[in-house]
Amino acid sequence: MRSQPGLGALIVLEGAEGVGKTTQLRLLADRMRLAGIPHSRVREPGGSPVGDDIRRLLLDPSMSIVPRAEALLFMASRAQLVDTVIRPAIARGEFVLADRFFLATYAYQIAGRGLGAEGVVAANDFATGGLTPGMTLLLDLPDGEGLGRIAARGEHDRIEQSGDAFHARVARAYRDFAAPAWQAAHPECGPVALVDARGAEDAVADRIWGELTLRWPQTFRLVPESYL
Ligand code: T5A
Repeated sequence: MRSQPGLGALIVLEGAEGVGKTTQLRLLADRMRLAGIPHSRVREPGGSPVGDDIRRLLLDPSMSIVPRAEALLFMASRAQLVDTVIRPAIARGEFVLADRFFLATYAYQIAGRGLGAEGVVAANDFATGGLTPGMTLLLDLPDGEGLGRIAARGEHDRIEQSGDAFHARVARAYRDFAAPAWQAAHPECGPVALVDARGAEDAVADRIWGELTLRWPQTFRLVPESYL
């Protein structure tokens, strides 16, 4: 798997709670390894030693965090991840696969918590230094299905415990992001493709690969069935 400077880009998997991002990131990384496409994986919040400590704070159900402090903690984790992990990997020619990026801030902190968009968007820009994803794959399930999938885990983190109305606002916001008009108004988010996350894991993985083939036809060629 040889890196080629100039080839790399940031690919983000997004969606509401439990839609299957982590599962699909693993399957996508497996397919890219078989196809010989250089890549690395990160998650938000976290992905760096500083970010992992911030993640523990953000998800700890015993912490009471006001919405602006919550937003800024996500930004701090993101700034560290962008500078120490994502930009260097892209410069080496890798595709960086991210489990969430700033679309999550738009969904959870602006739509979910009700923070003003202008300040959050400016803070995001400050945190990322203007880095734009090459593509965001937005996994979509009917309302409540994702939360149903993670219900069996038992313990819920601080954000999962934010209530049904909060999660409904988040899910609605994610659907808005798929609209061409929303994307035209938010060029900092890069292209967003809505992916139907219903059905078997491999069927969803095929849909994701299909979107990547449309975006980067030279790189994401068809992987022979025998490899899967
Ligand atoms: N957040 C994050 C913000 O508020 N603002 C921000 O800016 C950012 C970056 C992160 C939290 O932080 C918030 C969002 C989150 O609340 P997290 O633990 O990383 O916390 O949470 P999530 O990203 O939501 O991850 P989850 O693990 O909860 O959900 P996933 O990754 O979408 O789902 P996954 O793959 O773990 O799958 C969930 C379950 O479904 C099954 C899996 O086996 C698993 O049991 N599953 C399927 N079942 C049936 N069919 C399929 N096709 C399936 N695919 C997976």
